[in-house]
Amino acid sequence: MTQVKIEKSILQANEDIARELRSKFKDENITVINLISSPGAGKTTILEKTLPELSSKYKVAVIEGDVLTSRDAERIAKLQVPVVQIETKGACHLDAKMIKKALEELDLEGLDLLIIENVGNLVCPATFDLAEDAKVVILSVAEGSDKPAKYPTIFTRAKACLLNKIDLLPYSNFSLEDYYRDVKQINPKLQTFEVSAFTGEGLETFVEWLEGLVANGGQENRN
Ligand SMILES: Nc1nc2c(ncn2[C@@H]2O[C@H](COP(=O)(O)OP(=O)(O)OP(=O)(O)O)[C@@H](O)[C@H]2O)c(=O)[nH]1
Ligand SMILES: [Mg+2]
Repeated sequence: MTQVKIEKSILQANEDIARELRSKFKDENITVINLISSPGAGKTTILEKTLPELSSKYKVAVIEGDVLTSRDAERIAKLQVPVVQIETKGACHLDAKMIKKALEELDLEGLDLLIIENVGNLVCPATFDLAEDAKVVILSVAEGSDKPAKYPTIFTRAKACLLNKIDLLPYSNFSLEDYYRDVKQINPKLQTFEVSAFTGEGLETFVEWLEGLVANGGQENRN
């Protein structure tokens, strides 16, 4: 009983800060996406492959979330993109308070797109609102096609889902049929993309979707 109350108050406190941030992002016309996946599904590699094009069109900044180290932020900084690393020191997800603090280190003036890479975890990040316009879930072929059915919350709440590492399809037993059956059942509106950050395949289509989101002030273009 007590545990439920604590969880509720943590989530309520998070909602309050997220509401404040959402209003700030709206006022400043900043589109925000929250990348969520298991550890190693390819979040940072996808950013490394797409940021050169995105930053040629928009003013972009990145917030990196990891339990320890600033290795991902160092990878992004090499691309000359403004980046802030949050080290959660054990927490398995980012929360709105951490984002609020990280924003103090970023120049928001004229910013078009803020990309948040969450801590590698398919469960907890799904529950914490970071004032994003879209949660984007990334699943990689090596994890298996049963993951949407086993971890449905993030697939329900995401607007887009990238199936990454499709270059590994010939070497795995990943079933595209099972995967699409499950994700479409869990969330019929989910925008799905097959990509390989390794070869670059499919990333152009994802970038186009992202451009539509920025152009529509964070709303999806469903024409
Ligand atoms: N074969 C293949 N490997 C990939 C692909 N994308 C990423 N990788 C590799 O997968 C490993 C993990 O990639 P990261 O981009 O660091 O994954 P991440 O999701 O950012 O990991 P965390 O931040 O630790 O959760 C690296 O060795 C990448 O080179 C891909 O499309 N195909
Ligand atoms: Mg990463």
